Amino acid sequence: MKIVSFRICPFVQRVIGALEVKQVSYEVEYISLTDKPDWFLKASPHGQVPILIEPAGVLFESGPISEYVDEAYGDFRLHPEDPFLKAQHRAWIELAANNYLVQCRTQRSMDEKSLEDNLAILSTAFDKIQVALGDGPYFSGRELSMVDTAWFVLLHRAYLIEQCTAFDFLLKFPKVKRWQQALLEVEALRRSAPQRFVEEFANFYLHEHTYLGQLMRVHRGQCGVSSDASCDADTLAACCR
Ligand SMILES: N[C@@H](CCC(=O)N[C@@H](CS)C(=O)NCC(=O)O)C(=O)O
Repeated sequence: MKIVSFRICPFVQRVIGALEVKQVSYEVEYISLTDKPDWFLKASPHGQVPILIEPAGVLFESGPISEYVDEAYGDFRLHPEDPFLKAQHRAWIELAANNYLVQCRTQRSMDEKSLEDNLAILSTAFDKIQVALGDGPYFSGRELSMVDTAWFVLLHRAYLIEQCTAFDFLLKFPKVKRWQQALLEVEALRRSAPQRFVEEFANFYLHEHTYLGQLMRVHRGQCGVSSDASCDADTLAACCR
């Protein structure tokens, strides 16, 4: 099985998270979204990543791809068997996926006002899921589900922002914060982000023109890391933890 990917795409990350948790082996091919290859344009109906390529053909849309991975592979299911519970899980998953681009916009905000406006929209999702969270550690208790793999994308990126800038999207959501911490402990979920993800993420969202990029520079000044140091794993360990 092959996933066609763009390195910092949240929709790809949700699919890779499901593959990793299910311990399915897969290949990844990265493409440029500004110069899409012809074979990709033929294969992907919307011209978007992710697509999944199997001998049987091509699947598109990260939601159906994740469900296929869950049903077709592995000896356990991320989705509950019970139809009512499964429908509930799908609804919470949709809330996460509907907010991936909201979070991207929040992270790319150019000034404090637009950060606050975008974060207010994103926060309504955190507010809703917080009410649905039980005693944890994961969404439905001790077993990971697809709600966890879908929400991990938002929570992992909020974690990176907090580490780099000291700005916490989850400040007002203590239960979501606990869930974030529990999911960050799951190695399979951490593998949903490719190598050098932090640097690429920071280059895109924390450059000098974004408000969060400016916060990162202030934060680094406070902890003695040069403002042009790259936001890599070592810098995070030295500065931001
Ligand atoms: N609804 C799609 C959204 C996928 C999506 O927006 N992918 C972005 C990258 S994160 C993309 O391929 N953008 C290129 C384009 O739209 O031309 C899914 O869930 O898979």
